Amino acid sequence: MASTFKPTTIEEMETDNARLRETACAVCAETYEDRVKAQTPHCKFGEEGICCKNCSMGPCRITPKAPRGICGADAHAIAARNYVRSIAAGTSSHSDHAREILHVLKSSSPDGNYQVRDEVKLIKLATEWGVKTEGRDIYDIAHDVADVGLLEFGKPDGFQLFTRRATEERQKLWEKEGIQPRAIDREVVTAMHMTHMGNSSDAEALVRQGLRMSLANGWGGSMIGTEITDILFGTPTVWTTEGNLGVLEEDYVNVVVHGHDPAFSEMLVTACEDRELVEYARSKGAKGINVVGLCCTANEVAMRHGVRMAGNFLQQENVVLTGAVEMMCVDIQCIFPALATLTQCFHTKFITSSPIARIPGSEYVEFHPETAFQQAKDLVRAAIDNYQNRDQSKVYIPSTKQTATVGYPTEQIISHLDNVTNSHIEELGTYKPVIDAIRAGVLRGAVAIVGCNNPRVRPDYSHMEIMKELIANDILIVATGCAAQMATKAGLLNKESKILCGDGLKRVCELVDIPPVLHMGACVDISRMMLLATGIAKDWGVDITEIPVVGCAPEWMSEKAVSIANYVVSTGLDVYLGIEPQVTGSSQMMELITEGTRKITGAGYIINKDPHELVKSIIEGIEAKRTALGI
Ligand code: XCC
Ligand code: SF4
Repeated sequence: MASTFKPTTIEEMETDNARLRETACAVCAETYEDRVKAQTPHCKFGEEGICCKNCSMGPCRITPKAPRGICGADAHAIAARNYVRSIAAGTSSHSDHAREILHVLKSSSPDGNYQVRDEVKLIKLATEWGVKTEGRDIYDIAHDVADVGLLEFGKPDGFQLFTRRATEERQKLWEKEGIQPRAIDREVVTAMHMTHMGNSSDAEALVRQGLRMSLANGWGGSMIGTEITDILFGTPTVWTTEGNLGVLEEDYVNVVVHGHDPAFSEMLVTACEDRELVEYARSKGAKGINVVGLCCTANEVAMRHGVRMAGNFLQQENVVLTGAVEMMCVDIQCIFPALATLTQCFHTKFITSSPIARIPGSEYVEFHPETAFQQAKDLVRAAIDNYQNRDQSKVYIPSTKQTATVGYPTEQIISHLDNVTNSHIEELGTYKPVIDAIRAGVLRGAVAIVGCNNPRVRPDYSHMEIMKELIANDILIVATGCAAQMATKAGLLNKESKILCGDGLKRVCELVDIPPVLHMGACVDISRMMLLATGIAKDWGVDITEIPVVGCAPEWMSEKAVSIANYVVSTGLDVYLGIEPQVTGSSQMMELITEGTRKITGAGYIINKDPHELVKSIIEGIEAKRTALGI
């Protein structure tokens, strides 16, 4: 049968967006577009990173007439300090999320709300961390593993345990350069200390601390978050699901989960499947309960339950604007405070659940592991009760959606590769087939596309252009976060999208039975990408900087993204950015982040706001790595 697949264009997405703006106008609601206008032009000092308010002699702003702050700090010192502080915030966010999950693991029990779903992974990790496993109860092991994980945050000596997973070359390099990450909290505190008034003004020293601290995220907090989440909720497997606003349903009770921490959303998803509650929804005139995800929470539940994804970061207001959402439940990170006022224009209940993300105007239901499932059921019941309050005159759900195959952690990638190499026993469990395809040139390389969307550029457009161009050039994409959701919306996670690929990648997709963009999860799961690149490098027998694999964040916006970009660079992979970091007011900082880090880690940023130029340089970068490898 001929494929009926058609990718969704940016224009189609923008048409849906425009139609929902009409709803916003009709209910007198403001959206981020209105606020972008009100904030334009942005403060130039902030934009360039040369405003300092680290002490009350300031704020000091650097101009040609006033090249130093009152204490004497220059543009380079100020921009570097601001930059390092954003890495500190990003590292803290991912890592504190991981710490929460560790506490959930610590509370797990056979008859409690949270259980161990992946015992094999738990045992593997216990063994890696030196926790005794023989003859022990699985929950005793789990609690000990949680304790070791929690110690990674504050241990007085030693380095992050997961750094031992890196290639030998990387570990040596980190040690030689003095950027081996110590306890996670220690690295953040050191960064905050260094940037306090009267401490470091040497931009290079600050950038080095940024690299070190970011490693405590990528090879610490984030990796812990991923591992423990897999242990608790299961290592993701391949699911076919759908994405974009069309996943909201007219005649169902729509519950949206949004944020990052799966401990909350897992319970809500389970509650939405509860037979009694589904019956209750039917008794209220709905056909059932439709739970959908937003942002990284969507990625988490899509990969573990096939839950459909309503969209990425800048789509959060659109979801409410459909008028068809009974309840929006959020946990942590990337939640617009604007949702509080926006939901008030509709019948939508806006539930916050974490002491980390308190938002005025929301209903706050603090979530506790001991009572989690009951709380989730109570919330879903309240959502059902709210169904009758939906105002049909305000409802408009765009029909746009795409089929998506999601759930490719490294374990799945390996098992897919094993399926195609079963004749070569020695290749089982390795990345050899990928390496062979890259060597042969069937695949030119791979790009990890990650990060947010951002109104500083045409939202989603940069992602779309870059992804299409890369797959057309036989470059495989692995994606996480809102980038993965953009790929979902565009249809690039549909296996049929192989028609957009070059001949080589198309063949690989057919042979391995994968879409050209592999969904690897949420943003904490960029740790999976680090392990993927490490695995390829190890099987290749080279260091990670040498393989034709790079990172790209075309539309990043958050401080988490700055931390990520730094640990990717520290891991030895170039990072292509479509948004400039806020350090442009310092020539020294611009040099440090693009070239300076190359002398330390072998990688750096390449920055270009034009997606077509950026993708051109990605392809050149990949080809240059190939040439250097002699392939
Ligand atoms: Fe947030 Fe993770 Fe960015 Fe999306 S990609 S806007 S950080 S949800 Ni992480
Ligand atoms: Fe100004 Fe220095 Fe204080 Fe910053 S730390 S506000 S540059 S005096």
